[in-house]
Parts: sequence; structure tokens; C-alpha cells
Amino acid sequence: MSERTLAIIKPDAVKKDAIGDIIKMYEGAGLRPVAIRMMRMPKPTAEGFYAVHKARPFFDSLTTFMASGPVVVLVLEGKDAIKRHRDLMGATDPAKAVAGTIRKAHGTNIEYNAVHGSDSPETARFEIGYFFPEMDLVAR
Ligand code: IDP
Ligand code: MG
Repeated sequence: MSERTLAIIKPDAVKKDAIGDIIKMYEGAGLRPVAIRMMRMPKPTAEGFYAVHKARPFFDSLTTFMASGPVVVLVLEGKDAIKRHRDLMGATDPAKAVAGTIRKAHGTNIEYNAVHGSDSPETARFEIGYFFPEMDLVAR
């Protein structure tokens, strides 16, 4: 079933000039961008995005990191996009990510781990709508 998921290329990966390589990995996996936006995420925007993690000890550090530099926010479309994108990203901790994954290639540590990906259809719906109005999603 064709699905859409939200991806973010985080500030650490943008800083490393890895945008092109990461988008190439999405496309190589059959995850086609249907929306792309580069932005600086204000801290309150990062806090709203990661609201589910509000109680976690790393919440302040994580949202400060996400607001620390430009990010690239994308909507990816493809068959079973949510799970296949999570598989392509690899484990949250890059040290545990397997070869061939984005986090293995570009992640620095468990916090600065290069990319974000929605983890369920409900999350994807919320996260896509958080950054993109429906009319910004192109048909392909
Ligand atoms: P995920 O990005 O693999 O879905 P989550 O558990 O949803 O992982 O955590 C969201 C983000 O919070 C991670 O991508 C990472 O940047 C950061 N994070 C997760 N766990 C830790 C931690 O133990 N210490 C510091 N940052 C963390
Ligand atoms: Mg998550």
C-alpha cells in the first residue's frame, strides 16, 4: 500500500553536507519526495513537534539541537513508506545501526543521529500536517 511519511534531515547532517547523499538514499529505496522544505526550526516549533517526548530527560537538549541550524523537512511516498523508511534510517543510536543505513553512514551519536522518520500512520499524519498544508504535497 502506498503511504506517506515525514522525514527530517537534522542540523548535524545538513552541517556535514550530507543532504544530497541522504536524498539519494531515499530515492534508491523507492521513497519519493512529494514535498521538500529547508527551514530553521524555531525552538517552540521543535518542542511542539517532539511533544510526545516532553517528559524525557533529553527533551530540552533535543529541541535545542533541532533549532540549532537549518534542517530539511520532506514528505516521502512509497510502498509501506513508514516502515521501509524506518528500516533505511537504522537504529536511533548510530553505534547500533547496521551497515547501509542512513544513521550508520551519517549519524554522530544517539542524539545527533542525522535523520527523523515518522513511526506510525497516526504519527505520520500529525507530522506531515505540522509542516505542510495539503496543497504542498505533489502528486507523482
Ligand atoms: P527515533 O528518532 O529513532 O524515533 P525517539 O526515541 O523517537 O527515536 O527519539 C527522538 C529523538 O530524540 C532521537 O532521534 C534522538 O535525536 C533523540 N534521543 C533519543 N534517545 C535519546 C537519548 O537517550 N539521549 C539523547 N537523545 C536521544
Ligand atoms: Mg521517534
